[in-house]
Amino acid sequence: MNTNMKSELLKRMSAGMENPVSGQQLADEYGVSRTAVWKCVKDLENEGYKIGTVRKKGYYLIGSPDLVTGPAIGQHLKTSVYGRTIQYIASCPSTQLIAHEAAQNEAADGTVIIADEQTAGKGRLSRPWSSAAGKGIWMSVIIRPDLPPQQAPQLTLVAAVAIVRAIEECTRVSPSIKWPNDILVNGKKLTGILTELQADPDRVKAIILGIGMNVNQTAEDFPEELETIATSLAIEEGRQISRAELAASVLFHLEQYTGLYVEKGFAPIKLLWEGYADSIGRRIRISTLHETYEAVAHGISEDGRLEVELDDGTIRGIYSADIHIV
Ligand code: BT5
Repeated sequence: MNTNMKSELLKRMSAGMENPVSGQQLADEYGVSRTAVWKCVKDLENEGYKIGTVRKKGYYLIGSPDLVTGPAIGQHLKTSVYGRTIQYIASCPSTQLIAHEAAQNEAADGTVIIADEQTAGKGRLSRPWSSAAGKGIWMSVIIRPDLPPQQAPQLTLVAAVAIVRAIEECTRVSPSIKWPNDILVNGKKLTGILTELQADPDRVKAIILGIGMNVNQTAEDFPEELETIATSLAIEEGRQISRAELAASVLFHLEQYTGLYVEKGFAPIKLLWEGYADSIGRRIRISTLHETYEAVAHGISEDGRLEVELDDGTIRGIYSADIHIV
């Protein structure tokens, strides 16, 4: 069944009992039979949507399950490109792997691979990413900006700003950003970003932006090792959040800020990013693969490096590391 028609049906059915959607009208608009629309309604009911009918007038939505399928997200999308193709998978090892393959097979800019559950979700340096079924947004967005590969790490910072904006739009939570790829609330990790690259020597072919957001977990839902370091929006907000609405909002802000970045460069993103950063002006411990040391975080440079001042006054720019406020 046509995903766009399903999205449109969901969107229109949200207008409530007073404004039911006419099956005939939708069938005419999409050039399909009324039976096709009816099948679409039955499909949605099988997925858990509660749909009411007003005799001779049409359908309306009574209740929605918390899904991250293409139509569920599509009904909230305000983008022009991002998320216009969504591949939903109920369960997979990692959306990153599927997205890499799709990107190699010419998937369009803005294509989204999203799973309800990941069984081998991954973070940086092959660390595991816990991705329980039905609880979070586990998605990979394929983006194809016209950039040299050295600039790709900046996309992590662009994405962080976009995600914070989306969280602010959908909840009352005020998150902060921990360089380079974490979004925190009250010092606990809410979201992680994994930026991977397919590139020629001088041009980005595709950036696979992996976004893992904890949305509806309770504290008990997290594995023991994450109990003290992870949190979810539901825990912070005290209510369940619609994953589809939030995912659509992330895609909207991602499209906006990526556009701004490609057009105007990193300067406007840097300002926004620093406004949300939790470490600026603080003393931090920096761990790279080779060494661990302390310094004071000053800000980020025009090319996305974290600038720190060592105790002897030397300024250093860091490309990649884990940091902790001390
Ligand atoms: C990240 O790595 O934070 C990047 C996470 C990216 C996940 C997305 S989900 C969609 C896409 N598909 C994938 O397979 N991955 C991407 P890093 O900074 O290395 O952080 C990993 C560390 O975060 C782990 O070692 C744990 O300590 C912690 N962690 C794991 N799962 C977590 C969760 N659900 N919430 C908070 N912290 C978690």
